[in-house]
Parts: sequence; structure tokens; C-alpha cells
Amino acid sequence: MKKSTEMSKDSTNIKVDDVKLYINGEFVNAQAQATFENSNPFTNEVNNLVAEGRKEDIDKAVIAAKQAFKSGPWGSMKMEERMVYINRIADLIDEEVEEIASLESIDTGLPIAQTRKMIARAAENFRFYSRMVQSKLHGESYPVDNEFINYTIYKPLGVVGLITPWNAPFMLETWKVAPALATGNTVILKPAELSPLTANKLAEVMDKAGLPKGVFNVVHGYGETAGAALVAHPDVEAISFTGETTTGTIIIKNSADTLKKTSMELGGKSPLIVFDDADVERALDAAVWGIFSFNGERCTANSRVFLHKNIKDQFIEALKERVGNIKIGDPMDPTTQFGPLIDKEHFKKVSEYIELAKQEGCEVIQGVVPEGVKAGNFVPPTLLLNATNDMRVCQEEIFGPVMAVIEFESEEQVIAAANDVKYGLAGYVWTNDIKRGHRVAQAVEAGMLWVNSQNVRDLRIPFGGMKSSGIGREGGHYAIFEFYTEPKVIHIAIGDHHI
Ligand code: TXE
Repeated sequence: MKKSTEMSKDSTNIKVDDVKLYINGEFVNAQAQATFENSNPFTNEVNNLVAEGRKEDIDKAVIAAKQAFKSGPWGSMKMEERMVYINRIADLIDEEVEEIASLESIDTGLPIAQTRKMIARAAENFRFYSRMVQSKLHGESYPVDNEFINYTIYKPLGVVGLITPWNAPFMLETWKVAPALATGNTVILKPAELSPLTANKLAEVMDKAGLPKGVFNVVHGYGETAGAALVAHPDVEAISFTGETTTGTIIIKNSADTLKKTSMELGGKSPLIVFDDADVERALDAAVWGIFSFNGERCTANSRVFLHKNIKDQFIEALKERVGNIKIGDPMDPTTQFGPLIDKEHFKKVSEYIELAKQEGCEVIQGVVPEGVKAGNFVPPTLLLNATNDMRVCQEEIFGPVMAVIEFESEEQVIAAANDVKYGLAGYVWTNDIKRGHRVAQAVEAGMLWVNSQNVRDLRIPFGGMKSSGIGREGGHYAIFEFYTEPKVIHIAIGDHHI
């Protein structure tokens, strides 16, 4: 397989091939021959062109995926045989971690030290679901009486549509593709238009793994055209979506006419609460990493940090020092800890929120982008001091490296404030009082809570949020039974009863 890039250790002279659609086992142009430009966030220069898929390309991919499911080998393949493919995909990803990580970094601006870990986790997503499906995907049976028995089996849905965001593209794509394929579905992936490179790499991996044609398809394109066509297509059984809450509600509305199952992994505005008996050093590490890794573009980011009044001043001084020491630079430099935002538009959006914070009364403290670091779309690590929970910057998802710092006095007060937001994705509680840790974790309205820890990922947990952070859960047996399969019950008469 020809290497699609010539890697170098800095972002300024990497050549990347143009990207095509991957439909029915072939890399093809969009039928309209349309393309769009794909830029490097560090240089704001065009990396390459990408085929712009539209409704007609989605239609073509659905025909291929449906054919592969209904009459191709995939739909009737024995589970053990299917898992050979799933594990081969993992091995192929492992073989190309460096190239995939480099592509991810020049596409998203994420530091390569972070993308290397993300790509390794992506390979694990496939191995995990191979184990999970083989051990968990079984049914039930109920001997009704000596007249008949019934049994339940879990069947794949058929053609599923996966729509993914740009903030951790390859990892989040594989988080959906792995369970979808491991349970026997066929897939159409519509990746984010801002991060096409590693989705293309995933297609190359599938191709190399020898997956039967039509089982896995990638249609690049815009949300409002390719994405919307996938959501509306009558032969697509389900849509798994990760992205903004506003987009999620549009997708649910547009999927209603064809009665699709939808899984929604949406926005967040997660609280991190530090009580005055907390292990401050560890809480500090967690708070800094939890919002300033991934350049702040992470859904579970602790974008609101609540500090007990007794430790607030000490904690803020330490935060200021940390923020000043984060290494800002070229995403391809392995020592870089913090890179540019995904594009100029997002840079503008996040910058406007920081201006708003000043108008709302916050003191803004920022790290410094070093001289000589290319223009890029850098918003340095930013603290909003003297914030109050009712401010817009504490209510709305900024999706950037911006931490609002809010003081509190009592447990009741901080729980009420933590919950006074429309999102409910994650929450983080720092206290050495074990009872208080449990009590507050149960009181915070979020799908996932970490007590004295930060984003430890166990692939078996139900990953997802409540309120405006989503519907459904990914991970573990939740993805298998809640989403990628459905139960079918069969009754067998073993006697000669009459109705
Ligand atoms: O989302 P967008 P982005 C969230 C994160 C943030 C968002 C950032 O909190 O809010 O993702 O990702 C396609 N019909 N999470 O800006 O704009 C679009 O082309 C069909 C939460 O990319 O919503 C892209 O492929 N599709 C998460 C995808 O939707 C449409 C973890 C996402 O785009 C469409 C990570 C339409 N009308 C990020 N419009 C979690 N909760 O786990 C757009 N798209």
C-alpha cells in the first residue's frame, strides 16, 4: 500500500495525498466530481483535496452496504470468522500507529504525543469488541410449560450510519465502527469534514484487511448534504452520532420519518469540584489535564472548576503557574503539549467567548504562545477567574481551552450550581471524605463521575451523558444490546396444545 504521506518532524512540509470516497471496496471520486480543501490547523495552509460526497454517493454506498449485509458473505458469516477480520484490523492499525498519529496531528492540531495514544486505543477498540461480542452476545430462553418454549436471539440491525466529530476523529470513529462490525452490521461512516485524513486511513486498513466489499464504506462530505442524506435514507436502520447538541437534535428530527434508532453523544460543560480536604496536587494535575489536553477540544472537559473558599487562592496561584508552563508548539513536535484549534472559525468562536467573559466580569489569565510558533489558530490555555455559574461562559459549551473558576462555600451550594446547566456528561469530585465523595457523585447530574480521578477509561462502562449531553450509551455491553443489535424471540410448540 503506497504511503499516503511523507512524514517529517514538523508540520510545515508534509505532503498528503488527496482523499477519495471508499464505496463498495473501491476508492472513488464523488459522482459530482466535487472536492473541498482540507487545511492544516498549524499552518492554515491546504493539506490536500477531499472528494465531496453528496446524496447520490450516500445512495450508492447504501446499496453496497445493503447488498453486503443481505446477500454478501458478511451477513451469514460465522462469528469466529468475523472476529478474524476484527482482530486483523486491530493488528493493521498497530502496524501503522506512527503514520496514523501523524496524519491525525496535521489534520486536527492535536500534539503527536497525544495522538499516538489515541491511535493505540483505537486498535484496542476492535480487540475489546471482539472479546465482548464473543463472550456477551447471547440470548435467553424461557421454558413456558411443557407445551412450548421460547428463546431470544440478538440480531444485527443491517446497514448503520455513523456520523463523527473532528475532535478525536480516529478514536471516536473506531469507537463506533468496532461494535457495529463486530455485531455483524455493515457500515457507512460520514466523518467530520474538518478531519478526513484518518478516516481515509481507516478505509485503507479495512481494504488491507480484506473485508468483503460493501461491509465498510466512507463518504466524506458536509453534514447538511452527505450527513443529512444518510440520516434520511430509508434503508439505513440506525444512526450513531457524536457531535454538538444542536446537530444531534436536527438528526433526531430528520431521522423520524424513517423511524431510525439513534445514539447521541453530545456536548458537555462538566464540573470539577475541589473540597478543602482534597489532595490538592492531584486535583490540580487532573483539572489542568482535563481541559488543556486535546487542545481543550474534548467533550468531557472540566470546563467549570469549583473551588472551596478555603483553598481557592492557593489553588488559583498553582493553576496560574501550571498554565504558564504548558508547552505550546508544533503538533508534530513530540515535546509539544498544546497545539492550535481545529480551524480559523473555531478560533474565532472561542476567542469571542473569552471577550464575552471579560464583559461578564471575569479576570482572564492566559498562557503565552512562544515567539516563532507559526500563526496557527492558537488560543492559549485560559483561566476565567471570579466566574459565577450564571454567566454565559459557564452555561454554554465553548469547546476550547477555557476553564471557568467558581468559588463555593458548602456542599449543598456546589451541587446546586454544578447541576444548574443544561448538560450532564461528566463530573469530577475531589475530597478525602469517602462518604462525601459518594454523596456528591450521586447528586451531580451527569452520566459519568470520577472521584479523586480523571477520565480513567474502562471500555466496559456505559459512556455517555444525560440531559442535553445525549441519549443512549456507548461502550461495553451497552453498545451491543442497546444499539447495534435487536432482540428477536421465537416460540416453539413442543406439545399439541390448541389455542
Ligand atoms: O460537531 P458537529 P463537531 C461534541 C463536542 C462538541 C462537538 C464538536 O462536545 O460539541 O462534538 O464536534 C455532521 N445532519 N463531542 O463540531 O458540528 C458533521 O458533518 C447530519 C461530544 O464536529 O455537530 C460532522 O461529521 N450530520 C462527544 C458531525 O455531524 C450532520 C465527544 C459532527 O459535527 C449535520 C466528542 C446534519 N444536519 C465531541 N450537521 C461525547 N459526548 O462523547 C453536521 N453533521
